[in-house]
Amino acid sequence: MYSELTLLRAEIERDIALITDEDSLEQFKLKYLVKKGAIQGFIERLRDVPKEHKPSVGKEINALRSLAENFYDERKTSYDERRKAHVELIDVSLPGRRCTPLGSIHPIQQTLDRCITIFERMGFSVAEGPDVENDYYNFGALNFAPDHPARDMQDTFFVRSEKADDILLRTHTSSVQIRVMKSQKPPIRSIMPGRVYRNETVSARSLAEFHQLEGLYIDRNVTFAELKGTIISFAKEMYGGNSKFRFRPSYFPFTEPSAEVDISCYLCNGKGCRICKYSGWLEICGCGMVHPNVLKNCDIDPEEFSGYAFGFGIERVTLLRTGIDDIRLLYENDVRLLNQFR
Ligand code: 2NL
Repeated sequence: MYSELTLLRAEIERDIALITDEDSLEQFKLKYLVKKGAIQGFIERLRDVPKEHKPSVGKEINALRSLAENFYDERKTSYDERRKAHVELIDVSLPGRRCTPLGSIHPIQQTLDRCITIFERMGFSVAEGPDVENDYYNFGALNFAPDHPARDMQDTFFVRSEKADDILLRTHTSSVQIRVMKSQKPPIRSIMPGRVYRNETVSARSLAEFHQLEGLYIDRNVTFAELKGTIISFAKEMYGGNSKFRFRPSYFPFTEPSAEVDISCYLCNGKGCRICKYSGWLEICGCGMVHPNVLKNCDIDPEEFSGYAFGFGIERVTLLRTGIDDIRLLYENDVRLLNQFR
C-alpha cells in the first residue's frame, strides 16, 4: 500500500503539471476527487490495512487528498477570475467606435447650396462658364467704358500670353451671363455661382479670390417690381421672415437704373450692433435693370425685351450667417472652425 501511495503521489504531481485549461482541470477532478475516484478507492481499502499501519497510511491518504483538493480549488478560482475579468473587458455600455471620421460641407459651399436651392425653387437654372475670360466677356459686353478703372492692371489679374493681351481672370460672374444671353433666346432665368478674382489686398474683409452669385431674368415686360419681389423673397428665406428692406440708388455700368439692397440687421432687429456697425442695416446685394447696351451686345432687342440682374458675394453671406468675423478664416481649413459648422 505504501508503494502504491508513492506511485499515486507521483501520478497526481505529473497530472497537475499537465493541466492547462478548465477541461483538463475537470478531468483531474473526475479522476481523483469524486466518489468513484482514485483517492476514495484508497480510503475504502483502509479497512483492510493492519491496525498498527492505519494512522500512517491514513495520514498519507489525507495528505494526497488535500494536495489534489487544494490544487483543484486554487486553479478553479483562478480560471473563474480570469473568465470574469475577460467578460468585464468588454464593456457593452461603451459607445461604439467611430472608425472613419466623416468630413463636412465647407461653410462657403453650404451657403452656395442654400442660395441655389432657393433660386431653383423660383424657376432659375444654374449656368457655369470659364474662370479665364477675355476683356470682351468680362468688360466690353457689359458696357464698361474703355477707360473704366476696373480694367486697370491694378484691379484685375491679367494672364500673360504670347497671342493676346486681353486674357484675364473673371472679376465677376457676369461674363457667364453674357455667354448665356448670346447662346439662349429669352425668356432667360438663370443664376451663376462661381469663383471670381480681383487684385485686392487681402484683409479681414476682402480676399483676392472669392465667390459670387449673380442672377439674370430676361423676358417681355420685366419690371423693377419683379426684381424687388425676387430679391426680397430670397432674402427672407435666407435671413428670416420678419426683415425690412431698403433699395438705395446706385451705379453699375451694366444696369440702369441700379440699386443696392439693405436688409434690417437680423441680429439687433435694426437697433444697431457690432455686426451692422450700429447702422441697423446690412448691405446684401447690388442689382438693377439690364442696360439696353448690354442687351444689344447680346443680340437681344431692348425694345422688345427687358430684364433684371443682381449679384452678391457668397463669403459675405457666409460671414453674416455664421458670425465669423474674419473672411480669411474661411480659407484656413482649420478643423476647429470647420467642426462648428458641420
Ligand atoms: C454686386 C453687384 C451686380 C449684376 C451684378 C449683371 C449681369 C449682366 C447684366 C447686368 Cl450680364 N447685370 N449683373 C447686376 C447688378 C449688380 O452685382 O455688388 N456684386 C457683388
